[in-house]
Amino acid sequence: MVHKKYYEALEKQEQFLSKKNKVDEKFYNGIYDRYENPVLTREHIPLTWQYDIDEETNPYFQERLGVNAVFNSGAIELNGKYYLVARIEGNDRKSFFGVAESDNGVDGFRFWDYPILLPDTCPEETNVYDMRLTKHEDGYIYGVFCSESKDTKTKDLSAAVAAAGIVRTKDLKTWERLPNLVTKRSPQQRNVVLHPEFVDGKYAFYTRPMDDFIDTGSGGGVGFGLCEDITNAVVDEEKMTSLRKYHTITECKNGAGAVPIKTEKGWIHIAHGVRNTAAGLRYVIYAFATDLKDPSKVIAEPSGMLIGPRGWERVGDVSNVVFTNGAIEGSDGKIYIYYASSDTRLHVAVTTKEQLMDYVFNTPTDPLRSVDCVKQRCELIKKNLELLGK
Ligand code: M1P
Repeated sequence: MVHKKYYEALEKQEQFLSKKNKVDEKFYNGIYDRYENPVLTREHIPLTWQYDIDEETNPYFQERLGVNAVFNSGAIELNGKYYLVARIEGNDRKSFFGVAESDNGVDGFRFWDYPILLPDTCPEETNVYDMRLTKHEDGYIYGVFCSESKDTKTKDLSAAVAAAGIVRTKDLKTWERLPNLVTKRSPQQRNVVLHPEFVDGKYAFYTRPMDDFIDTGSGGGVGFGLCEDITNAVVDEEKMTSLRKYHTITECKNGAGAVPIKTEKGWIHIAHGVRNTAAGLRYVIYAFATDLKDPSKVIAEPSGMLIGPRGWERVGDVSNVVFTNGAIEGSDGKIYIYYASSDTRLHVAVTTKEQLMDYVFNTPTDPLRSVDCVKQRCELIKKNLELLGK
């Protein structure tokens, strides 16, 4: 018999899930709107994923398989609906993916009945997370994610190896697993994104060369490489696109985020940058543009961050982090940037292509030295004061 507490908990959850989301009126920057409530949290996880609802086998209605966090999500629009493939982390620390669906992209996200059970083709794989969803011109939807395995070459119990796993689907229901990406020059990979179009007739990946699981080491930034065959993806050479730079938001590391958005002036990339602080690593989101014909060539690089953690976003399992791996260019003309805060919950920032282009192509670049930053700011002030007749 179904436990009566299940119905009580379900009613509470229904009230929570049906809450409407609103633009946060306290925030303004002219670039995007923030929303008051996260779009996905651990409270969005169906009770049937966590509780044994049978009164006989679970008399205290205890949580049996708890969920700790719901965050970094791939995102896609299909047939007018908004889909997120979220990173769900169980209480056991293992992450997995679940599809959540909404009619409007800002609220009402509901998970499908089951999480995604990936084909188990990679016996050494321990953990999977951060799927980027690419609607490719070859007709498939690709999911590229981090496939993490234990590093058996060292005695360090925590040592791990990160690789880019690849799956593909047409409907987000049936997933075909392809071999992991091989990058000949880089021992580890995370934050890999598949470009939506062929480049020189080949599949193009944004990569993140790393020597180590956490530190990118000699990895200079976001890489770019081509491969002939996605069913056996091998990248021989990676060239660099957006570089890590001293005393900027990307000094420590950076990584591709959402699948690039095509505009008439170039591909817009929404990525993350990391710097070190006395309080640990700080992750922010930044944007840049690359050339339409050569998507590896950076053509615009606005200074600083696009989105940083604010207020309660600063606190969570890994505090002082915002991270994105999905954005949707909706058929309503809006751009929905899904970003997670502090590895705990998922939010949305909404803008338009025009606003994003204005930001990327008209925000000054970082002059890299304080004195030049002040000069840059004084120019802006002078122009404004003149306009104000002062
Ligand atoms: O904890 C912050 C983020 O750390 C990793 O990103 P990166 O590889 O750039 O350090 C990722 O594991 C990401 O999932 C996580 O949000």
